[in-house]
Amino acid sequence: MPKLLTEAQVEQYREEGYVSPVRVMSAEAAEAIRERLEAYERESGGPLRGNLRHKAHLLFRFVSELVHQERIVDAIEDLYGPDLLCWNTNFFIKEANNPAFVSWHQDSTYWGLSSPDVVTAWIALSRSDEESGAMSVIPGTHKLDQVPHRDTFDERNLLTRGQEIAVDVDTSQAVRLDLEPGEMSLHHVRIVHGSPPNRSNRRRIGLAIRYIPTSVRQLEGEDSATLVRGTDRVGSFEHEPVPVQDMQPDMVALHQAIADRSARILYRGTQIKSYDDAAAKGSYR
Ligand SMILES: O=C(O)CCC(=O)C(=O)O
Repeated sequence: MPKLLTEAQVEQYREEGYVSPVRVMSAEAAEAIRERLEAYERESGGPLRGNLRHKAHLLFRFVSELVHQERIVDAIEDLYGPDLLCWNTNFFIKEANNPAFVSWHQDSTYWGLSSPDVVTAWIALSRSDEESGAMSVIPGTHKLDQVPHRDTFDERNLLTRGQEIAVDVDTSQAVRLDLEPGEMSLHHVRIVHGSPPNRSNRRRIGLAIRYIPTSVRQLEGEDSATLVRGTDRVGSFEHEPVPVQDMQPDMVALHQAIADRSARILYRGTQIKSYDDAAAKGSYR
């Protein structure tokens, strides 16, 4: 028996590569997390950018708590079993009336992971709908192998290299995943997905949490992850410590080293050396 998802949702993930929506907390709880993010942004002088958007579970207690949240991890266990790591977290923030977008892509393209057993829990901290640039997926495309992508480095693109899929996919089959605050969608690392700009007067804030079973390895160098459930009998990733407060100095230093190392994997073969480099080239990242 699955712990959180229904049998039908587990089947949908296997056959179509996504499940949505799944409520993981109340709208009020999501609003409280958003407030913690925005309080930090107010104190630090502006929207979270560059390095701070990635591996944010090492920096912010409220992100770390989300990554370990029982309902979220139960859903991931329903898909990939009891031994689980959080490999990454990425904030996808689209400011109100802003051209930032996400091109059609497969997540697996530059991640360097040994297996497609990788799922994203995309947590809505604000309403994500047609007007505010909700994400769409093309059901069933997770059964494709890795397909070629081209790098555009379009400064409005929120992806690391502005990569876009370089083969024809039938976007008329796309399904938009509208979410209310406190709901999440789950998508497979190979599913083709993307999202248009935010045309609304509201900020659209999503946190993408990337989970893997401990059997997955990093093929492109040293890497780290946070054990969120069970036991790691494989030990392919260094285990990350958990912050006890926001922006804890030792965690800030560790985060810098880890984010720089992970950016070197994602940007391999390009001139870009860090997430901050990439943010300097694209003012929306
Ligand atoms: O936030 C979005 O609109 C896209 C997110 C995305 O591409 C992802 O989570 O893999």
